[in-house]
Amino acid sequence: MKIGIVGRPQVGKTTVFNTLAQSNAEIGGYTSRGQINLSTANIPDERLEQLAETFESPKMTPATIDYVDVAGVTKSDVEQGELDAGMLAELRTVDALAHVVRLFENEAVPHVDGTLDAERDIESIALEFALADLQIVEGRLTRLRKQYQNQKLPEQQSEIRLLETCQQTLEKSEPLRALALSTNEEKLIRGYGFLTQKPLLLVCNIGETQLDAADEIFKRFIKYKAEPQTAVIVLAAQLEMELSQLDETDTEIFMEEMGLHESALERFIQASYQLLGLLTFFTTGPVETRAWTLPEGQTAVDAAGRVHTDFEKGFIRSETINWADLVACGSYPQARSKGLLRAEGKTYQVQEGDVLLILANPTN
Ligand SMILES: Nc1nc2c(ncn2[C@@H]2O[C@H](COP(=O)(O)OP(=O)(O)OP(=O)(O)O)[C@@H](O)[C@H]2O)c(=O)[nH]1
Ligand SMILES: [Mg+2]
Repeated sequence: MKIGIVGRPQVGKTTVFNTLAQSNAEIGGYTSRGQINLSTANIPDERLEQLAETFESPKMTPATIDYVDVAGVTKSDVEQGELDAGMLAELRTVDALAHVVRLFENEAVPHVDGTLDAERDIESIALEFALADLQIVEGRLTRLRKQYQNQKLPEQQSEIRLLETCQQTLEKSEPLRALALSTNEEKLIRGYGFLTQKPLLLVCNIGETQLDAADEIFKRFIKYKAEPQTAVIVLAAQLEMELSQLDETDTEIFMEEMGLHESALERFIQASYQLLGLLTFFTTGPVETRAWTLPEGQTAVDAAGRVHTDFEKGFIRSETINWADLVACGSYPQARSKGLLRAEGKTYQVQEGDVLLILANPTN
């Protein structure tokens, strides 16, 4: 899973990036146009640790998440109607956008527009991304119409129709997320990587003095959750970044003192999984315990394919058990004797927290 961190200048994007990716990219100075921070971070998972401990696996492999942190979208970008090409190319490949919205006050760091107005910022980014998508749509439409005049292929015609619908939506400043597309239509335009089609996580970045108001702030932004494929979280990025740089015991003490129950990292990941409809399953044994990410609704065969393409081809069945049951039993034979290990076939829909023991024919 890859997430793009976007927003206006100086709103805390790189601070959020550092918190999530446990990295040390420079903050404060304006990130220059075209500069991109990339990082892959492990997803912390208590369940993975417990499974690895139970099986005494020498190797523990967490699922990972990729983050892309780009420069802020400025007024001149908007006026020129042109976002940086490198940034756009990078953002087109992400699975979701995390839009960092500034709520913290800091006189030393003035907002580029002079005042703090989160709703204005949300709108201006939405507009900017809609314009970027519209440019692509229009360019493609011009070329396709020409081709269609010569070749008259039915698939060209259906793509033209679909792109015209996209164009009308974007011209109304609505995101492509708002379109109810069929699987086929979705496939047809997937390759463009339209920004306004990507699921959106609004990250409300509050200051350390606003922690008590976090619930209220969340309520103020809850209206955005009603929009398609949009989620909202509130976090204090700077504080969380400082916490994430402490050692584990100190972090726990501070979090307790400040009434934070879960780290920003945990909440961000949870929200992203929910937004993208993803779940985690595990494989475990004496060699390696590993966490994997899978879209909800996918089957044991799809899961087998994530682990190894040969397992997908030669899939026989999957011995399946919930991770907590397996840890409680202590071993596969115990779990089997208690009747908790189920044999599941090709059509079994993998559930959150499943441990899969995949049985497959060798394929050559
Ligand atoms: N007081 C306070 N300051 C913050 C907070 N988050 C970020 N800042 C400050 O805001 C400034 C900008 O932070 P960055 O993380 O670099 O912001 P950015 O959005 O990446 O900035 P650009 O990439 O230049 O657009 C830094 O000086 C941070 O210390 C916060 O929660 N509270
Ligand atoms: Mg930055």
